[in-house]
Amino acid sequence: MMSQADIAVIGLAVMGQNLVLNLSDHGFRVAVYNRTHSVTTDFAARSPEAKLVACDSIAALCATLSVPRRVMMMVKAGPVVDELIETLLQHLEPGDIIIDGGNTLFTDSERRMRYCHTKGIRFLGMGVSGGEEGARFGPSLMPGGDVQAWPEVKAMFQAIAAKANGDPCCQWVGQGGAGHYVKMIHNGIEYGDMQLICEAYHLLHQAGGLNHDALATVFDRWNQGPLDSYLIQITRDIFTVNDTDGAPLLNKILDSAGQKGTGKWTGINALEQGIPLTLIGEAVFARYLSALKDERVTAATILSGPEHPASPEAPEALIDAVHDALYAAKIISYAQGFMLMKQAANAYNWTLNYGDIALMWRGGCIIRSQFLDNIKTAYDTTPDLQNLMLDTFFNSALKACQTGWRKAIAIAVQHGIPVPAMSAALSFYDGYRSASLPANLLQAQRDYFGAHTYERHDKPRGESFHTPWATLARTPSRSD
Ligand code: NBP
Repeated sequence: MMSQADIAVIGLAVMGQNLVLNLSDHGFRVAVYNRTHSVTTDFAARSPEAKLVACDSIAALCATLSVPRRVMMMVKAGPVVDELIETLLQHLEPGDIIIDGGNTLFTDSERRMRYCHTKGIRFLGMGVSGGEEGARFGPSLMPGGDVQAWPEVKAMFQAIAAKANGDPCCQWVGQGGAGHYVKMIHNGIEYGDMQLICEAYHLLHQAGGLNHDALATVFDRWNQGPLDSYLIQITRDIFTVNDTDGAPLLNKILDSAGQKGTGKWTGINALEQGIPLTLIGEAVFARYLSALKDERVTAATILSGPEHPASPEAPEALIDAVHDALYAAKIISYAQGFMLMKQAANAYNWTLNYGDIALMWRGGCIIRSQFLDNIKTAYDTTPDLQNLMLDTFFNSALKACQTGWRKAIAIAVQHGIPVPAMSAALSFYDGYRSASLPANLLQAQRDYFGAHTYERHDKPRGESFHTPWATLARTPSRSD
């Protein structure tokens, strides 16, 4: 008789299949099931070396597992996950574990964990990042949910996860939906990083006149320094790919961006939590603006740009300025992302370890970068760091980049090139470092039209004042 399986995977599309092969490589026997059974049999036939148990029903899948049963779902997020949980509950016993590795909204994982708990089942919501290759050779895994389940799966998931300096990019995140929450922030940051790189490309191409070969060289150089990351590396590669006619393939791709919604979730959560997540917000909006392709094509013939076109920039100076703008804005994006996680930890009663989160993103996932080592060091050194920007390393980096950052944005403005994420980052930085902002006027306006009251500098916080503004207002003197 075949020995029992260590874990089951339901859903054998690209992610499920690659995770199964990764588990098998690490010595785990995996029971597999897919809604369309031919996918299961084809996969088993194509993977004769793998330690698989191909099952044609969920009942058979559960029957083949060692106890406590560990069942991982790698299916589309949404109602299908609830349906699968209902089916699984018919075949599992108290103490068994269900893991959702899909891109699930964290509130759904919260709800499912509570529901499974009422049935005696331990539920984990685990963010998985790294796409097909990550799943196959080492993903970033962000597990959260029922903490009682963690010791039962820890060794297995840490074995298959990516490693950063020898440490697994898989650490316990927190109760309930914390794992999927951190995955959501990861995806939001991914939106921000990608948008910043697109803005750098736009500036260098349009204002500096760099062609694709020159861009590839610049990105290759940037990948040797503090911007060293997977996204810079793949962007460098993209610049080198030509179409069959020898022209850069990139120029033939329609400039209308798609999205699956996780960046939007991050933005919505930031609005709900009252955190100024401006860069990721702009990155999501930039995708929406790009998708208005037909409207933009029409507007391009009607709306004017700068009256006197700026002369081309000296490439080397521009390259340095854009590098600094990209690096500084990236720091702001991560600072904002960690601000949101800190607020969420308070709101949802999680104890998040920010150094561990940086470690989980250090390898295996799309935002992996050398820079995350510096974030890990910052939070390991000062776990209650108020803001990443206040860490000595990042404060110095922002100081060093500031001149180039402002210059790059000024050049963009002069050339009429949109840089929503880079400029939102700079405005946020200037706002955050301002002891005074014009919100005094805003409070006066609110009090004027809505009697919303205001506080005063010269009185204790919490004391409210109201002024009959219309009664006291004087007619301004006119010079003419
Ligand atoms: P998909 O998101 O395309 O999901 C398709 C899989 O779900 C197929 O195996 C399908 O079976 C199965 N499925 C469906 Br749909 N309904 C089912 C049901 N009622 N019962 C059993 N199986 C069902 O697959 P994926 O791209 O591998 O992604 C899996 C999860 O991982 C998703 O939540 C995704 O968002 C997440 N994720 C994806 C990536 C990535 O790079 N693709 C990265 C990180 C996370 P079928 O063969 O019968 O249609």
